[in-house]
Amino acid sequence: MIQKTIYSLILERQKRGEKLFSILIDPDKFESDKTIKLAEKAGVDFIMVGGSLITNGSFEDSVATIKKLTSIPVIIFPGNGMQITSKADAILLLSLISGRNANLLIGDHVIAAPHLKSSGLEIMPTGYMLIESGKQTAASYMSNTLPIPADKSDIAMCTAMAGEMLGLKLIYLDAGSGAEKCISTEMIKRVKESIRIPLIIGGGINSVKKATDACKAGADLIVVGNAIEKDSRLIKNIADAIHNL
Ligand code: 1GP
Repeated sequence: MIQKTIYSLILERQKRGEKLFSILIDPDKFESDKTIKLAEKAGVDFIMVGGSLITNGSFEDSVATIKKLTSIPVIIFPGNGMQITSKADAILLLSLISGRNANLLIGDHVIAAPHLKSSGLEIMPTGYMLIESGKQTAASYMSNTLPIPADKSDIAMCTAMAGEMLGLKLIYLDAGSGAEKCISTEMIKRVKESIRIPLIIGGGINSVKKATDACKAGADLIVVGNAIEKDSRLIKNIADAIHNL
């Protein structure tokens, strides 16, 4: 039997108007298997793993541990080119199209390409867009780029359109980890109307309402990290809410 790719699953769900939920595990903070067990029980669709910085432990070991605990697909959401391991199922190959840092648009990809090719990972080319969210985020600081202003939906819309025209397969609007304000529903709507490829929304989603609002505005997949570290009950609550929209 031919195994379906993760990307084709995302497309199928998008076609059916079903919403997807991914938790994000920061390998630096990953301590117990409790989160993974809760995710499995709640029917979480994906587990993303990544972080702007890894200060303790090994990225590869964290991914291997998570893979042993669950059959939920594990997708690398890399904070930098060092976060690549064949132990995961897929990787968001991020091009930071909201910024003008050449290394994050194409340079780091050139360096990582041979390693990615031999990794066997499913590669999902992703137009990654940082959106301003009240205070400077780790992603904006580490990438040395300016996020798109929160009230400039036109810029976000045109950037996403250009990303799709360049052949990227996903667009990810990110307010940044632990953002004070998540992406506005107005910006999500405008971007959604202008592209056909699936739209990922993340950053600062810390309630069922914020998750469902993002989905109703047009998100196909939402990503939640910080909030589930603080309150693990949100895993089930958000999963139930968005899967029943
Ligand atoms: C960050 O979009 C992700 O890159 C998730 O953000 O940790 O704020 O949920 P949170």
